Amino acid sequence: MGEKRILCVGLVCLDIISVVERYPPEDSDSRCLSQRWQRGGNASNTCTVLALLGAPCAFMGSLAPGQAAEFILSDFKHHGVDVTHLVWQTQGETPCACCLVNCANGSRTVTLYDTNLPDVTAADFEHVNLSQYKWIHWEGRNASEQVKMLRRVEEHNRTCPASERVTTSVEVEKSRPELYQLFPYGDVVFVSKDVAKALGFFSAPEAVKGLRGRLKPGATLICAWAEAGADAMGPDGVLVHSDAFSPEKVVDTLGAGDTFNASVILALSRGRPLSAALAYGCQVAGRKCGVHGYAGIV
Ligand SMILES: Nc1ncnc2c1ncn2[C@@H]1O[C@H](COP(=O)(O)OP(=O)(O)O)[C@@H](O)[C@H]1O
Ligand SMILES: *[C@@H]1O[C@H](CO)[C@@H](O)[C@H](O)[C@H]1NC(C)=O
Ligand SMILES: *[C@@H]1O[C@H](CO)[C@@H](O)[C@H](O)[C@H]1NC(C)=O
Ligand SMILES: *[C@@H]1O[C@H](CO)[C@@H](O)[C@H](O)[C@H]1NC(C)=O
Ligand SMILES: *[C@@H]1O[C@H](CO)[C@@H](O)[C@H](O)[C@H]1NC(C)=O
Ligand SMILES: *[C@@H]1O[C@H](CO)[C@@H](O)[C@H](O)[C@H]1NC(C)=O
Ligand SMILES: CC(=O)N[C@H]1CO[C@H](CO)[C@@H](O)[C@@H]1O
Repeated sequence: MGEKRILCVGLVCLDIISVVERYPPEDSDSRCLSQRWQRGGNASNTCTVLALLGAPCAFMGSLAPGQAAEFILSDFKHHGVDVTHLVWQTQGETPCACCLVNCANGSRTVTLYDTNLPDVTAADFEHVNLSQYKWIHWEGRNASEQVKMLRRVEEHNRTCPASERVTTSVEVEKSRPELYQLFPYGDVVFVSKDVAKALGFFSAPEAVKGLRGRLKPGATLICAWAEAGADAMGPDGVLVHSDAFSPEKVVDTLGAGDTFNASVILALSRGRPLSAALAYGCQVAGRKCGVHGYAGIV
């Protein structure tokens, strides 16, 4: 029997990316070095990376019919990401992000048009056969709905045989207090530098120590901090750190966080210890910062 799949729930959007030599002044008219369309969105990027690393995975999120959705769908298929749980909405548009990647230092400036496209709901999630997944990851968005989905997994874990239990992770990336209700649910919680700062912490180790009390007992908290690498604390309460792995030249940090998360999830789902998973995440994310897009990460 093959390896069970990992499911990622969250946003997919179209990223229209211009790579520039330097960041342009406002109201200027300049040429860029290259331009590409890329399937984007955090949960969708996490799937891309999982697939490239050889992990069977599936995506769950909303799309609205149209050209952007066609592009996205064919790219999911090209990467071998299962799209059974895509939800086609009848109102709203597929979101689109315009991204400027400055290849002088890899900075990425993103403006996302997060449309009126409804998010997937707990009712949609009822259709997911949990026994087919070993891990489900949520990008924090419509938290109240997502809490219902997480509760369903808890209930499933309580009633199913051990071999069918599902591990959960959540990503709290935006400093919107509504998202903080997700902290006590995931087995693994990813918190961003932005959220850590908004909650009054100035480094990853401080954030990990300070926020751990918000998690359920036995859960793991992980915080990445760009060039400073990442820190984490598991059920044993030991603080774990990995430095960042800098590529020779940083050219594109768009999706570095997603790459980190996907690599950590994969390593943990295969039973690696937290310290090894963290180091692996930083290695793959570092490699990603040195290449454009994702194709060169493996
Ligand atoms: N400039 C960089 N050089 C090397 N590694 C980096 C760099 N920026 C990010 N990373 C790696 O990517 C991980 C995630 O970084 P982060 O800044 O949190 O990403 P994002 O802003 O995309 O969420 C970090 O833990 C680190 O390992
Ligand atoms: C890249 O350089 C710009 C200034 O040109 C700076 O504002 C930005 O923070 C830098 N980004 C990174 C990722 O180093
Ligand atoms: C769910 O998946 C399992 C494992 O593949 C399968 O045995 C079971 O019949 C499925 N359940 C439903 C309701 O489809
Ligand atoms: C979250 O989902 C509920 C139920 O579908 C919906 O009523 C609400 O508008 C959604 N909230 C956001 C912020 O999308
Ligand atoms: C589900 O089961 C796994 C495996 O036993 C356990 O580690 C995890 O904490 C459970 N997760 C939830 C959300 O109940
Ligand atoms: C991934 O996890 C890191 C570290 O916990 C966090 O900073 C980031 O926001 C998460 N998600 C993305 C898309 O970067
Ligand atoms: C579409 C979306 O929400 N993208 C976010 C994914 O995560 C990065 C940080 O890693 C954010 O900056 C993006 O806005």
